[in-house]
Amino acid sequence: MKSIAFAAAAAAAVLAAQAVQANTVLSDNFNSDTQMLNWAGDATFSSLPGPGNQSPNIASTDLIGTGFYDLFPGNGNYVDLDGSTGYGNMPYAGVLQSNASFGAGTYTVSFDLGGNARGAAAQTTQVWLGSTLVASLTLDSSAPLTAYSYTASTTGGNLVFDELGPSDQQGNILDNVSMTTGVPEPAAWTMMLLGVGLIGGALRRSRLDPVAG
Ligand SMILES: [Ca+2]
Ligand SMILES: [Ca+2]
Repeated sequence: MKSIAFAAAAAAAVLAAQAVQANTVLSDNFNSDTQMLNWAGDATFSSLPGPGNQSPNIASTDLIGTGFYDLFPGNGNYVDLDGSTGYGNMPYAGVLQSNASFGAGTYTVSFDLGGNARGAAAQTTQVWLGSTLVASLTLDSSAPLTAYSYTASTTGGNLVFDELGPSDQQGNILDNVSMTTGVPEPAAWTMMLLGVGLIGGALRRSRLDPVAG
């Protein structure tokens, strides 16, 4: 009897633990990409011309980093969200869009964002997941590269980083983007704690009952 109760409690705990596991659906640190101005993107992201860009074929972000405009040394490559098109495109100076479109659901979006680091005015980056505005961050030039993380629900769509214009060819700096599903939810945590409690109860009963087992 004891072993059955223990197995059931253990199974409940395992199921609850699986419920809180996050699945990574997007990850990019840009370190294996080729640095260039007007960078077109990689397997994960595309750097799009901003709406109103007078030259629609020119990508709107730069890929910089070690040895090439290394504004935040030690981070390999990263993205300058307002690239070198120089066309003053509006309303966005830069658009970095995931190649994948994600289904409806709740996701956690994490990334590092720093200021332009070259003395330009504060720049604003909007983060969108489909039609959901996940975050809008306005950073001073001297803002350090900082980790941000947001949980948001969407009806589905692409992950997009929009740098507000007009373009001055200096944007916030983006690195280490990742996105996960399976956000830890209070109900899941409650289930896991319940599972742990059942195991504890089973162990206590087994100690109190000298004939058990
Ligand atoms: Ca990097
Ligand atoms: Ca800018």
